[in-house]
Amino acid sequence: MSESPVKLIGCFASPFVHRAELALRLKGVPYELVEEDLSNKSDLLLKHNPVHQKVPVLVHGDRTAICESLVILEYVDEAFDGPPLLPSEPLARATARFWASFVDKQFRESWIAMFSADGEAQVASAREVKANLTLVEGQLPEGKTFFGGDSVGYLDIVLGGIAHWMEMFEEITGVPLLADEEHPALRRWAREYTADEIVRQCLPDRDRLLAALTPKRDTFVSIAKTMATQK
Ligand SMILES: N[C@@H](CCC(=O)N[C@@H](CS)C(=O)NCC(=O)O)C(=O)O
Repeated sequence: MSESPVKLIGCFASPFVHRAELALRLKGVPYELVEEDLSNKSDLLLKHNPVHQKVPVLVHGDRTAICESLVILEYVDEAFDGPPLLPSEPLARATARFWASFVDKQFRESWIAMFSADGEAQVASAREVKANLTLVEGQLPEGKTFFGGDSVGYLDIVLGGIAHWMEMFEEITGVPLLADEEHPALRRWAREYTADEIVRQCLPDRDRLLAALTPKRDTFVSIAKTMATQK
């Protein structure tokens, strides 16, 4: 079954799609990237992800599609040979999953709040983002380059948005978040991550990414409002 063709429904500029692509590349799995226009969602996307209608979606052979980037990471890790992404030891696996959930909930919420706010509210949420970065930084194993140890692993992939995307948000808002003085280890990690040969193969071009994210402030304001009503 792992020989069956792999299709990844994705789009440019998405840190979630980056996760799925990188997992496939680290495992050495050939895949076809099907670019989705999120302003005019295809029947393919709606058929395979009717619940959330979001990318990434992984279609492996004629099986039911897999949605949600964290679920895709686990599936790719289990379904294909190649270097393991999650740690093998149960406690380390559970800890990695805990931090992945932290990143997608608490961290993401503070990041979106920062990008959606102005003035005092923005200063307050930037403070929260930095506090969350400090918590994440504390998970870097002593003396290791990556969260996964000596090579890029599950948590590194999950944090890819911090390594490459965060800089764009700093540039758009003019609010510095990840600085050498405050988070030297995390900055070092971000540099190593974005310099990694396989990671670089699926990082969106910086200028194109900046151009794509700059007009997205309104979208973020509406995501922040939805999140606030869900609390
Ligand atoms: N929790 C999802 C988030 C995916 C997500 O938000 N994807 C965005 C692109 S970055 C999307 O498809 N948005 C379309 C929409 O919201 O309608 C995951 O981890 O895969």
